[in-house]
Amino acid sequence: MANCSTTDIYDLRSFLAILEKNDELKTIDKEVALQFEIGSVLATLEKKGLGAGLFTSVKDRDFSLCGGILGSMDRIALAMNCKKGNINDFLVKCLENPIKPNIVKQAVCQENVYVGDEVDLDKVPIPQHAPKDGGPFITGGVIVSKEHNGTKQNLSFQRLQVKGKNKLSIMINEWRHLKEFYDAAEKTGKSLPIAIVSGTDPVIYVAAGLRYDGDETEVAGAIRGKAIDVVKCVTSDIYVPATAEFVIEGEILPDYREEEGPLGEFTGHYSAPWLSPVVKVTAITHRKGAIYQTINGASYEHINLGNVLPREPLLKKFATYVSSGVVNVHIPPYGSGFLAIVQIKKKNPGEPKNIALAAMMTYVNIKNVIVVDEDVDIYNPADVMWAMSCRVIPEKDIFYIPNAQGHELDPCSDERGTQTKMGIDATLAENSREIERVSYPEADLSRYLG
Ligand SMILES: Cc1cc2nc3c(=O)[nH]c(=O)nc-3n(C[C@H](O)[C@H](O)[C@H](O)COP(=O)(O)O)c2cc1C
Ligand SMILES: [Mn+2]
Repeated sequence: MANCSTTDIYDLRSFLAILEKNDELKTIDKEVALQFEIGSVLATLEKKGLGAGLFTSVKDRDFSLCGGILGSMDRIALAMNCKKGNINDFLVKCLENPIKPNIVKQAVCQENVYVGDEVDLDKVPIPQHAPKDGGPFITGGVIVSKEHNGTKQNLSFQRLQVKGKNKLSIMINEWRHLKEFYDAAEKTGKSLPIAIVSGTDPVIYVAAGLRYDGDETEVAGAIRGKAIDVVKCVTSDIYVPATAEFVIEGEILPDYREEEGPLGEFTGHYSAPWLSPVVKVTAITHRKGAIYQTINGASYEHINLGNVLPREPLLKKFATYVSSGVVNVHIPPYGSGFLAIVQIKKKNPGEPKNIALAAMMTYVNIKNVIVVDEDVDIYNPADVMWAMSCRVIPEKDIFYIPNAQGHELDPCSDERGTQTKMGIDATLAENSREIERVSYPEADLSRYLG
């Protein structure tokens, strides 16, 4: 695994130290409010590219809070100790070479334990992020679950709204392993135990966003190059990362739904209120001086973890399977995960359409696909827009697939995710009157400007 090896990261704190050393972390000691202020500071740090935020003084709470930890590809590369350009290939290798977690008997995540009546979510620093969010939401919590009547564990992200001292609602979308587990439990009238983990070795967060047919903790181990230590929960037999800052244990109740939302989402829109299952919290455990980790809902961090990292390796694989002319692929965060761009060295005129179809098969979220020539910089939106403007003949180059499966939070789809997909061949037509792109040689200005 070229350029990637084990590192000194083993929990959130050791990663915060590395972010600090790389000037990727801003520590804010001024007192901040959970309601809207933290969300706004994190969004501004992201917009200005200033790094992650660590808030040491949170109004009305005894804990620190951090956010935007994996908000840029630079920080994700640091977390994986991997060069930015190698992330996709490295992740493919990790998915193929998982490392099983290591069970420990004692763990720092259980230094403080609250069960039964002692459980109080109002003590945990859970922010209300965007100005029109319906309440405080756990957005940066990794959900650890176990299949009903089985042993297979799973990691995923699900948003949870705080509904009371020991009550949360949980949005479980289509195509999720947690949905399979919960549906199976609910069919037999049983609740499904889960644990919500906040603040861990960042590879747990990277792995939780991946699609893997098994326990994503094994993929986290592969990224880290060693087994992740896990410990049994206090009120269930779920195993959670031992160095987690906070663990909220609970069970998703069967046969009951409650309205939750709205929440500023990865689509860049507020999602309308939604009927979701409810979690009864059975325990809260945390480290001494625990640091809560959050993710702004409508943020590039959300899109990078949920859409870019997990899908780009698959996109490359599917597109390349269809054409050896594929040069590179990109799922830009500004497309909310609904846009894929494929760069090709075209041999045949029909090829871009087949490649666009392959891209759509990568994952349900991919809705719009733009195929460009080799001379277009897929990381530069202006260059892609140039190809769209100067190389697309709409009636020939654009095709639609109506009534396909997309994501149900996409404002263009219905509540089950039914939508129209669009493929755009933005490569230059073979018989175009103009064939060569202008490229000026770069001048050495020091020779001209004193
Ligand atoms: C920050 C973040 C928030 C997310 N919120 C939700 C959510 O509320 N509900 C949901 O079903 N998926 C959500 N997702 C997407 C899933 O967590 C993600 O697709 C994950 O890989 C699913 O795991 P699975 O393949 O094991 O089912 C979110 C992803 C991220 C990164
Ligand atoms: Mn899974």
